Amino acid sequence: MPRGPVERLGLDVSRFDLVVALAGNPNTGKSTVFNRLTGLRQHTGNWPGKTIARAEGGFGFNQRRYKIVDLPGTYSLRSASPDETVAREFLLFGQPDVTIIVADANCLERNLNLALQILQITDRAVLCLNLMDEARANGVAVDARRLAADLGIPVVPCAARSGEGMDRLLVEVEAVATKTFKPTPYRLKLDVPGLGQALAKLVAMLRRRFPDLANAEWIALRLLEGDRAVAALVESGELGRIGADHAALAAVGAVAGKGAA
Ligand SMILES: Nc1nc2c(ncn2[C@@H]2O[C@H](COP(=O)(O)OP(=O)(O)OP(=O)(O)O)[C@@H](O)[C@H]2O)c(=O)[nH]1
Ligand SMILES: [Mg+2]
Repeated sequence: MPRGPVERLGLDVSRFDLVVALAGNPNTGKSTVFNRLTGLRQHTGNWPGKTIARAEGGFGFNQRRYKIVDLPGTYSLRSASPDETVAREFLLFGQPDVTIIVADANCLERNLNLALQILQITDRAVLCLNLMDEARANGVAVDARRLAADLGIPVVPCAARSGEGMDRLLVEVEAVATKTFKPTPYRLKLDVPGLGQALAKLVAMLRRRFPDLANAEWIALRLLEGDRAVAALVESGELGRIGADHAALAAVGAVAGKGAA
């Protein structure tokens, strides 16, 4: 199997059909969801080249094998810290088949900030609206159906500690990962005069230099923001290598994804 971004990030996907990422703010129950889904079949280690702990594991559902990766808890994907860098690189270049966004139903507003950032990078996500037991005890009611319609992705109320909602979460994860259901996520509209043209120009330049790049719009936006980590990837040409690796992997069916989108 060719080496590619997924392996680059230290993940062996050869024995699995689909890759699931678990993302969310710190302390929202990501590891609890992870443990519920994987039981004891898990492996812990570090992200390659980093001292950030990583847990990955597997589970089976309806005859498919899923690899699940617990990403570091972060409030944003701005690459301000090593944790944020690891999370966003995995979402960008690992291109998981589905990302479970774990959110705390008790402080939804703060949690939705990260959720919207994730939905700028990927279409394939499911929101696990966790800690519903505490929300109920606190008198917090969340209209999950309305939230799903507004976000454009499935929303599953859960209480991972007791296992509530895990069955439905798996059904939605399967639907999105296998593309049976194609979410149309809400995208923030950037209403800044001239931005559209600047973006289009940058995207065209990026595509000329890196023909295999997925997420060119996202990269262009980060460049306009002055994101130094992304600028360094562009300047060094590393971005092209990552994009090309991914296209090669997608071509042999080693990873599902947008490939040379
Ligand atoms: N009441 C309640 N507690 C929960 C639920 N899910 C997780 N917890 C608790 O919340 C705490 C944090 O859970 P973790 O699974 O460690 O959260 P995490 O998102 O992995 O945290 P970080 O990895 O530090 O970002 C633990 O004490 C869990 O037992 C839930 O649905 N209900
Ligand atoms: Mg955790």
